[in-house]
Amino acid sequence: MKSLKILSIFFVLVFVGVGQASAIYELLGDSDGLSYGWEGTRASRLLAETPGEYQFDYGDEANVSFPLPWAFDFDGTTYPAGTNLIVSSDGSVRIGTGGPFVAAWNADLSSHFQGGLFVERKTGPERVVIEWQTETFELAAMGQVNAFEVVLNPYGAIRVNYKAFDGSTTEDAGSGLTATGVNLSLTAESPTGAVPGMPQTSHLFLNDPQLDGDSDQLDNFGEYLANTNPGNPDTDNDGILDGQDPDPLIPAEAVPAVTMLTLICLIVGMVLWFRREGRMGPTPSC
Ligand SMILES: [Ca+2]
Ligand SMILES: [Ca+2]
Ligand SMILES: [Ca+2]
Ligand SMILES: [Ca+2]
Repeated sequence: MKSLKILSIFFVLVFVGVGQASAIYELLGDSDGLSYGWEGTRASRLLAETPGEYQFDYGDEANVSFPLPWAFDFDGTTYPAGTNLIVSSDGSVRIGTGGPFVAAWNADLSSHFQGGLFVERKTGPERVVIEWQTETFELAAMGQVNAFEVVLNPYGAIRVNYKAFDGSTTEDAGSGLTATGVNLSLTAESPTGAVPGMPQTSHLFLNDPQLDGDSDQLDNFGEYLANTNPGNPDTDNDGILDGQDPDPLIPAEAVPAVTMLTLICLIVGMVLWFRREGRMGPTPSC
């Protein structure tokens, strides 16, 4: 009996240990200071596709395989550049085979008549935008197109933006982020509720938002907002920490502007001083 009790404690400790070691992704939103934003794509069925730059599909049960342009770090696992994002017309994206799964609107959706599923790489800063313009399958051809998107950045941030839900029966079958050790529900109203309350809202899945892992005086949420690298204290490599850098993505001038002005004043002053000494010219002022 005693050995059974010890065994039980052992298993509890093991499972608690596993729990602590698991991912610490959190879901951030409006109350955390994340304001609504919309990236959008070119969203045209008429444009030529370029793999890894701009791809699309439309219809019912459509898919796009979009190669990641850069490595994507998710909770200690790196999905290398070229890993396919498997994007479904039913409102979801999976990162690599068996990787993190994000459902922005988990429903049977259709873009057969209008809209589509558009994926585009954007730069400055780097991100991949996955945009859906779609109706529910039941309301196909009713002209009630809903727009929402998932935006990934190279540092593991996964953002969901809802632009518009016009359908009257936009039920959600359970949306959110699922991965090993991660299960975060996204649907605002209930686990399987209606989504009309979601327009003009943004939601962010981020690893350990309060952590400043690279000791640059900017926590991971701050790094996300500044588009800086949470694993590099000086993203633009100009000698100024991300948390102190007024332009953390733009390297500072080799000689700061104030120093340059001081130098010019000094040179002008010396020239005029020599002139005065030699020819008693006017006294300089700077
Ligand atoms: Ca930091
Ligand atoms: Ca940093
Ligand atoms: Ca810097
Ligand atoms: Ca800078």
